[in-house]
Amino acid sequence: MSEVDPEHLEAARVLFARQATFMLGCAKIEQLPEPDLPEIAFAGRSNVGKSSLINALVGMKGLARASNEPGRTREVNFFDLDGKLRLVDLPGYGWAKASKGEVKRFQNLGRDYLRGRVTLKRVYLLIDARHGLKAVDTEALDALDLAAVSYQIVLTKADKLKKGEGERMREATLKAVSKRPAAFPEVALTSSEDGDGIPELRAAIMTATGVEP
Ligand SMILES: Nc1nc2c(ncn2[C@@H]2O[C@H](COP(=O)(O)OP(=O)(O)O)[C@@H](O)[C@H]2O)c(=O)[nH]1
Ligand SMILES: [Mg+2]
Repeated sequence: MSEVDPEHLEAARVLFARQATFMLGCAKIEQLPEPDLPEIAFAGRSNVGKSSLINALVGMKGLARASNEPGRTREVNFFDLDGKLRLVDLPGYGWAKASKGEVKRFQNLGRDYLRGRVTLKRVYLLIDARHGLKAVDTEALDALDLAAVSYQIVLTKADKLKKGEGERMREATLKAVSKRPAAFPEVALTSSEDGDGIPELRAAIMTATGVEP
């Protein structure tokens, strides 16, 4: 990733050190909170590390429930960063154990949210750095391009890779999305386990949302 100015990194650290709280979980579109703060949303397959990434960003282990059980997050979960910014944990896709009807319901909820949310500044689409983009992810990318929602790819679990593999996956992923209209032309590489790439992602979020610390 391009070098980030140390002052910008520090400002982002200060922003994300603010008090983060769970706001609410929505199972229906009618339950969404008023769109009165800038929002960023995290999307991706079940188990890709959405909840862990939110926890890592705000430096709180237990905030977003991180679990080994795929598909436990069936709601759109809203986290408030001290009245400055909202972080939104979207329902995971690719959940094998869910019934077709259930899958549809989560997908529709996610899609309704993505389409109509005026305060949504950017979606972070998480991809497991070991596996790269899969067919099911391509569907999600298509949906985001169609909805014209600006999104950035975040590769997760970088700690599971050998040295050099992360950079290669980053380049390959960037190339794969380069022609997509709503894709941000940078791919982040992160580990919620050891914190690699987290300060840089905080800085990128600050820029994308225009939120000041
Ligand atoms: N090694 C490693 N494991 C991770 C990382 N992020 C998440 N995990 C693990 O992956 C599993 C799923 O994470 P979770 O955040 O619940 O995924 P979600 O379903 O997308 O919210 C959990 O066992 C996490 O501990 C990471 O950066 N590195
Ligand atoms: Mg989760």
